Amino acid sequence: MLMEKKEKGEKIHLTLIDPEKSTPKEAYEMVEIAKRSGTDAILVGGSTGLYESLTDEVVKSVKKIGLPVILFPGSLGGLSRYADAVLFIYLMNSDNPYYITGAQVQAAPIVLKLGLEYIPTAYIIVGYGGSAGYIGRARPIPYEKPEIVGAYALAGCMMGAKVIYLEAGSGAPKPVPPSAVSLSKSLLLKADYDGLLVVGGGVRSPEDALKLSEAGADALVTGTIIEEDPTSLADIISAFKFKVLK
Ligand code: 1GP
Repeated sequence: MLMEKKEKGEKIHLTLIDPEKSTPKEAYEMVEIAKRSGTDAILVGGSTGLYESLTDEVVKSVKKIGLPVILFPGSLGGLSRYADAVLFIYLMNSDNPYYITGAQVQAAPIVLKLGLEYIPTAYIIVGYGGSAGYIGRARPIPYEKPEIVGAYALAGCMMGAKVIYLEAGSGAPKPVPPSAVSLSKSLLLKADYDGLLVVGGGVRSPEDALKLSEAGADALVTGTIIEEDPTSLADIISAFKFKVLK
């Protein structure tokens, strides 16, 4: 579904729901708003506090809204048979091999057993990093080093990722710099990358969203905004999709 949108030249917005922070009912209500605001799919995941039955309950609840639900697991507890797919993440700039191949070896047989579609995802943490960076023992790439972000993105492409996810961390004080996104995009185009360039973390305004879109992000992930200021989500999504701002 997401690739079809990209092939049609459409931008994609994903709403992140963290089962540790929201009950199934709260998650349902947030996803209803997100759908009305123009989001295309739901990511369910988080860095701490997840176990399978908790993830199951939130996935089952938000699935009722009718959007694709994709897992964004920070641990094995973030897997659920009720989702449509899973971002099969390797945290490229972790200093601990557990987050690059260790958790993946534990997860792979489970993903197969649960019958989940898996999407190889190169996860690259920039700047602040938040809980994902801390828990994943990332060595975050400095904001002012777009060339390093670009090199990681290109390596992700060459290692077979179908999603390259540039992450500033949930609640980051500022998003991934647009210069890092545009450099990554130009390198990926040269390498004939046919997957998605996804950006997330710290996006709070239509202006942030527009800059990342212009820089070449195929998809934007937001999480905090739906928890803290749901009325502003529609404008952020419209800006990212180049629709006229109100
Ligand atoms: C986290 O990038 C996402 O993986 C969302 O970040 O909560 O800052 O929107 P925010």
